[in-house]
Amino acid sequence: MTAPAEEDPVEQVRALLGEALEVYADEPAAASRLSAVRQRMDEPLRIALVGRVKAGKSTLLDALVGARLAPTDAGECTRVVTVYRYGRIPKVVLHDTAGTSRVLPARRVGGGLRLDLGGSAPEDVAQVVVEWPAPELEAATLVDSPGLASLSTDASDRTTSFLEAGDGVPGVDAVLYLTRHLQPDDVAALTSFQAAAAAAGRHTATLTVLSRADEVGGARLDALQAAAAVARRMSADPAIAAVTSAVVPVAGLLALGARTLRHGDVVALRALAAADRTAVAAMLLTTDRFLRAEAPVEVSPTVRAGLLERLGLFGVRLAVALVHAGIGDAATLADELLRRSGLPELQRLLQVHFTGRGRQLRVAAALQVVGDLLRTSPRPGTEGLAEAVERIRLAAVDVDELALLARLRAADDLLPPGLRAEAQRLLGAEGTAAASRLGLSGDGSAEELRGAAQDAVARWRQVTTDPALDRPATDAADVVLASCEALLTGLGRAPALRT
Ligand SMILES: Nc1nc2c(ncn2[C@@H]2O[C@H](COP(=O)(O)OP(=O)(O)O)[C@@H](O)[C@H]2O)c(=O)[nH]1
Ligand SMILES: [Mg+2]
Repeated sequence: MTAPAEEDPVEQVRALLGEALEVYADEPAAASRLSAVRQRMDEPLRIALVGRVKAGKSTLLDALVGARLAPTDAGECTRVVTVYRYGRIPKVVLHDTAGTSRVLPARRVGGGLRLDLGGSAPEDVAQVVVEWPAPELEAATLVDSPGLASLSTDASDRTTSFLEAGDGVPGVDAVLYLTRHLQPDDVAALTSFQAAAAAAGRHTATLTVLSRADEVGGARLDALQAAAAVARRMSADPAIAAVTSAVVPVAGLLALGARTLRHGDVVALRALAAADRTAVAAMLLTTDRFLRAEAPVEVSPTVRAGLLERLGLFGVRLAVALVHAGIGDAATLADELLRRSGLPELQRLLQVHFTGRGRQLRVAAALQVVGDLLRTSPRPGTEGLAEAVERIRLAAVDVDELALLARLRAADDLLPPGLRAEAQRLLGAEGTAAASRLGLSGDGSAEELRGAAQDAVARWRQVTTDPALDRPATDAADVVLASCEALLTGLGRAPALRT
């Protein structure tokens, strides 16, 4: 269902921003903020990858894009903020801290990019912007960040600068926080992200990735199950649930290797699987053994080194085990490695929490910026603008949904335990499609969906007037009820209700 143009909040916000730009045309800082927000209305969401040095950020970014673009490990490039966005033709632009920019050569190597700073010192670089023709980047622009050296002091500064539009450069809408083991200072960093976002008036969502998941539990073949169990335990911890939408384990290197698996890799893996099993198992115990020149296999040390670099020791072990189990053809092997890496689940969550809410996040951010300006820099004759902000906010139910979802995460006593999970689901925490909100499988009939939506409206109408609940709880219930009603309207009235 698409609303007619005059009711579409995105169109209304565009018109609002146009008017605000006229009013604040003589105030450069305000005008540049407004035009940055207006530009963002037409751009994909921006998701930043944040975490310690070597948490696996650049590798995961490459896995998400499906190409080796971000430089990994040491090197000057890993010390600058790099923005990867969609462009039909590869292009690299370096913006320096003095405010000038220059185009750098986009050197392609093996389907990827070799990035260097073209002689600039990392400390003089504000950011590098890479355009690349990967369809994945059409849904979201990805921002690779240097590692946080000190989580406690760096995190809030960095995030504030990420979240805020500085120099007309837009900030980010969402944070993907990577960590290998969640420690107390990670929780502190996540808390400071949340505080920075709240201070900027944003509902910036954070997903936590338990990265390099294959290394959990000593890289045994069941490492990923072990990592999944750890992630489940973390997600269930209220202190962690309060600061992040979900915790998901991902083996980024494995995902990248699977997405870029070459014919040569498959040939080498089959040769390893065909050799003496005990001998190969012994080789696969450590990287040193695997790379030794003398080995009882028909795979040269150079080819083995390539496999190790592209899949990691765990990936090679897993792939050989899969070939033993009968998965020999390249496409099936790549699919199975990818599935086990955890990347598809992360992509699903990104869709549910971020990209599927792109419109909502943009409208909320724009209303916030205009509302802030009207408050901090009031002008005569802006009553109309203030009214428009309120009108759009009221009509765009989903803006309140985001705010309430954030509050429900932060305070586990806002609604009674029996209502909380359903409220979150109805607000779209598991996906904004009608079936996901109503907790029905995707193949429910229109009739079933309508029935379930009607039940939800009736149930939540009762909650809003429940005398046993306090004011914050009934306010929250109002928002849930509005979502249920919007849902029902979207599904069309049931025939029985038509007069
Ligand atoms: N075993 C394993 N190693 C990984 C994984 N992801 C990254 N690495 C390695 O960890 C090192 C640091 O990765 P990088 O992506 O540069 O981390 P960043 O500093 O956070 O950007 C590199 O040597 C990667 O190959 C993973 O999922 N599993
Ligand atoms: Mg990096």
